[in-house]
Amino acid sequence: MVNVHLKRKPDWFVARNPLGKVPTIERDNVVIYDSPITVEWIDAVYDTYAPTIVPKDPTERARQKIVVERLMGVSLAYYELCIVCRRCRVRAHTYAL
Ligand SMILES: N[C@@H](CCC(=O)N[C@@H](CS)C(=O)NCC(=O)O)C(=O)O
Repeated sequence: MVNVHLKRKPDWFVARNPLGKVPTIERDNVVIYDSPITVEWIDAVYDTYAPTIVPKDPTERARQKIVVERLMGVSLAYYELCIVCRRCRVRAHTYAL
């Protein structure tokens, strides 16, 4: 695992993921990114391990996608808030709550 500073993205990282976002996974020279795609890929590649990240049951899978879709905006907004607050040296949860 390699941590990437998202404000100083190294060239090798952007070369692998032109969007320059995490999570990004590389395994056997295959690069995968974008969280929903990544979790499905992990489930498929490591299919001998249980339980899966994405539920096999269609209804549970749909419910999980609804939750992820609804929370995606919140988590990205919180992430942006953390960056702004770090610049201003303020604790993010002061504003998030
Ligand atoms: N749609 C992407 C969003 C990923 C994303 O926005 N990641 C943020 C961190 S939470 C990121 O890498 N931001 C860096 C940037 O936008 O430059 C996913 O689901 O993986």
